[in-house]
Amino acid sequence: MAHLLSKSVKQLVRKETLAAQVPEKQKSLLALKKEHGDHVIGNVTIDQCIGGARSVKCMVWETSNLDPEEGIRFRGLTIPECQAVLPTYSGVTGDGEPMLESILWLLLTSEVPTKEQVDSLTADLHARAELPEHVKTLVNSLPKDMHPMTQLIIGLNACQTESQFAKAYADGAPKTDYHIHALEDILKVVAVLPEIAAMIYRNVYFDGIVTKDTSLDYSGNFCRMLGYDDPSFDELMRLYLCIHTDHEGGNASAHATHLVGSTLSDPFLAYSGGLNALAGPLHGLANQEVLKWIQDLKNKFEAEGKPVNADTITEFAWETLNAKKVIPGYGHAVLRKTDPRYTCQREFALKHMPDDELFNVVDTIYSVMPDILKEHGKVANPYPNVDSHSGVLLWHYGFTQFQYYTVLFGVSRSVGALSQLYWDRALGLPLERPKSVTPEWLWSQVKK
Ligand code: CMX
Repeated sequence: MAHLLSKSVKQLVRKETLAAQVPEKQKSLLALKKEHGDHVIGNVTIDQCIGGARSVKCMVWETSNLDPEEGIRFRGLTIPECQAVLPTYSGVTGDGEPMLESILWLLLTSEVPTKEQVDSLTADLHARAELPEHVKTLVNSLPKDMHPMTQLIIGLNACQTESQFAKAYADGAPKTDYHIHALEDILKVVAVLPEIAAMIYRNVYFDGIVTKDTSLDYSGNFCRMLGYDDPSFDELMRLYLCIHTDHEGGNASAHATHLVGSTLSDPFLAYSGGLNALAGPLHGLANQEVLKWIQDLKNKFEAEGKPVNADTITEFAWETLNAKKVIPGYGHAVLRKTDPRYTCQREFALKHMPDDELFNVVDTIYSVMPDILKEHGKVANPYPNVDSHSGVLLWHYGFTQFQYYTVLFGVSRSVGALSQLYWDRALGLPLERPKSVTPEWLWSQVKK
C-alpha cells in the first residue's frame, strides 16, 4: 500500500514548497535549452577525455556546488553558514550541530526550514522506517566477514520491493508525476538506511540486537540503534551525517546515482549504484584506509620503540609514497585547499576532545603532510579531505570498527544524491549518454 506523506510534510514539502518551485524551474531550464542550447560552455581536451573527465561541465546539479578554493556550498550556504542558520536538536539555532533533517529539507527545497518543519520531517521519516521482514531475514543471514558496505548494498537493493516509483511506472503513471513517486521512495530510502546500517553493525561486531528510540531525531535514533547513548556522540553523528550528504554532482557516488536514475531505475536501485561507487578506496572507503594507515604507522613505530611524532610520520609517509601507494585522506579531484569538511571536524575535536591521543596524531599529520606531498610533486592538492578526520572522531567514542566507517558515509550521502534525484525527475532530465571515442579516433584528431 502506498505510504501517505504525513500531513505536515505533505503541506510543506510537496504542496507549498516543492510544488511551487517545480514549474518555475522547469520553465527556466526549458528556456535555457531553447534560447541558448548551442551556447558553448567549455572545450574538452584529450587529457580530460583520458583523465576521467576532470572538470568537463556536462551535468546540471541543483543541490550543491563545489568551489576548488572555498569548498562546498549546500544550496549556496557554506558549512559554517549551515551551522549558523539550520535548526539544531536543542531547538536553539547555532547551539549544536544542524540536524540531518534540516539539511535534507535545505537540499530538497533550497529553503532554510523552521524547527517545526524539521520535526515534522523527523516524524515522517520515523513513520516510514519499518523494514520489510524479508530484508531483515536477508541482512541477518549475511556472513559476518562480508564487508559492511556490501551488506548495506544488498540490504538496500532488497528493499526495492517497496518502490512506489517502480510500481507507478509499471502502472503507466505519466512522466509529469515521476518526481512525486520518486519522492516517496527517496524519503523511504533515507528512512530505512539507518536500521539496515545498524543491523549490520550489531550483527558483525556485537549481539545483533537493534534498539530504536524514535523520541529522538534521525541521528539520535541512529546512534541508539548502533548501541551508543552519549549525547555528545549524537552531536558528532549530526555533524557527520550533515557534512557528508552532498559534494556536487561529479563525485563518483552522486554521479553513479544520477546515472542509474537517468534510466528510470527507481531511487532504491539508483542509490545502490551510488553506494557501490562510494565503496571504492579512492572515494568513501578512504575513511577506513586513513585509520588503517594510522594503525599501521603506530604498530610499526611502537615495535621499533619509537614515538609517533612529526619525524616518524614523515618517514612513514615517504615509505608509503615510495611504495607507489596513496596517502589516504589527502588530495582531491576538485578541491585545492583544505576541505572545509575537514576543518569543521577539527573544530569539533578541539571543542570535545582536545587531548585525544589519536586526534593529536591526525593534527601532527596535518602539520607535515602538505609539505611532503608538495615535495613529492605529483599531487594536485596536497591538503586533507573529509576522510582524513572522520575516523578519529568516531574512534574517540569507542567506535573503533573502522571497516564499517564508509557505511556511515553511505547513510549520509543518500540525502544529497537523492535530493538531486528528485530534481532529476522533476526537471525531466534525460537518459545520460556521453560519447565515448576510440584511441584511434583520438590519434586521428591529433594528426588532422
Ligand atoms: N597520495 C599519493 N598520491 C596521490 C594522492 C595521495 N593522497 N593524491 C593524488 N595522488 C597522485 C595520483 O594517484 C596521481 O598519480 P598518477 O599520476 O601516478 O596517477 C597524481 O597524484 C595526480 O592526481 P591528482 O590529480 O592530484 O588527483 P586525482 O584527481 O587523480 O585523484 C583522489 C583524487 C582523491 C582520488 C586522490 O587525491 C587520492 O587518491 N587520494 C587518496 C584517497 C582519498 O583520500 N580519497 C578520498 C577523496 C574524498 C572522497 O571522495 O571521499
